[in-house]
Amino acid sequence: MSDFAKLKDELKDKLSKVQNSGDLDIIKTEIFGKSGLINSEFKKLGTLSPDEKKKQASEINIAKQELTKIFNDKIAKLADIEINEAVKKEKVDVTLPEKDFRIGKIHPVSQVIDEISSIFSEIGFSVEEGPDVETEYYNFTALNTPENHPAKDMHDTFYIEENMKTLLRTHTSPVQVRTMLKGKPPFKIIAPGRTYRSDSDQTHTPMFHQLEGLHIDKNITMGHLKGCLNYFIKEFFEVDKIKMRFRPSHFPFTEPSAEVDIGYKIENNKIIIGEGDKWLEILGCGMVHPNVLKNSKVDPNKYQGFAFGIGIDRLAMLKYGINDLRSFFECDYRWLNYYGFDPLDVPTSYRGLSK
Ligand code: 2NL
Repeated sequence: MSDFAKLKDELKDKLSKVQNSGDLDIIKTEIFGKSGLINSEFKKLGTLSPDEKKKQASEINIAKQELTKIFNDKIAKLADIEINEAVKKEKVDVTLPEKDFRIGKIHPVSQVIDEISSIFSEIGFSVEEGPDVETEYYNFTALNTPENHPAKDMHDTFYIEENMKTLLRTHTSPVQVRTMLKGKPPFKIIAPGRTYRSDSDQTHTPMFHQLEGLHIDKNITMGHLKGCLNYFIKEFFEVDKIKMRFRPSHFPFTEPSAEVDIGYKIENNKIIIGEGDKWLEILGCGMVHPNVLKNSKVDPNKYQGFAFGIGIDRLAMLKYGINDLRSFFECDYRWLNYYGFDPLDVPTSYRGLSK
């Protein structure tokens, strides 16, 4: 066997035993480098006779091809092994528990929306959502609000376009209209969400939260409305009995319309809901106006129902003893840490939503 053939077999053997890309680089130089096996052999050709040269050159080229193939296979194999090792080392077990879930807090408004959704879901309401940016049609016209109604004034509503055709919704009622147009009665839904009015003082913020409810079916009466709200208020404030009164009122989208007050008293500087001789207004409601049903493609001669609207921010303040409405939207982390809720305390359909 020639010296060249011996050296080639040696390097072939070395190549097959390489375990990592660093060692492979070294052998690459030994074989294919400037002074490596192949080039040194080619350099020797100059001293040979033409016949010998031809024979030897062919032998070197065959060896070069053979070694190149083994070399390339080795690169691919090593890359495979190294990737698999990296993946094994960097593996994250996503099923392991997080070290501390208690870092973030749920905002009282989110908590109250979850609580109310849970209370209404128990009696068959489902939750619907819709866009914050609405058209004038869904926000006012479909809801039987006349062209000259004060709510439509620039001072009360945030218009997005100068032509007053798009706006920030002033209530979540458009969600209910959209839901009715999408489906067929009966409807039993609540629509919580952000709402906007051009109003800002100690008790009003330009963005606030509202929750509306709608129940449309055959033979729904004001009695059902009363029973539903009585159940809701008792569940929400976690009391067995509630003093409640309906006062006649007016909304363009309901007829008749009413505002609901609940009884309360102050004892030791704390508010007690449900008893006492003081009254607190908490929501507006009524029987859905036939024009709203018609605009929502529901036949008012076959179907009727009730609707109500509640301001969520004030409800959260009442239940959790928060005095300042504006603190809700200041994004003060210390405030949230104090008034916020544990993310693991998800309100459920069982008793004791706030405990
Ligand atoms: C309030 C008054 C109310 C409604 C909202 C409603 C929705 C549809 C049809 C009819 Cl689609 N009515 N919503 C009804 C009565 C009152 O809100 O003072 N909210 C804070």
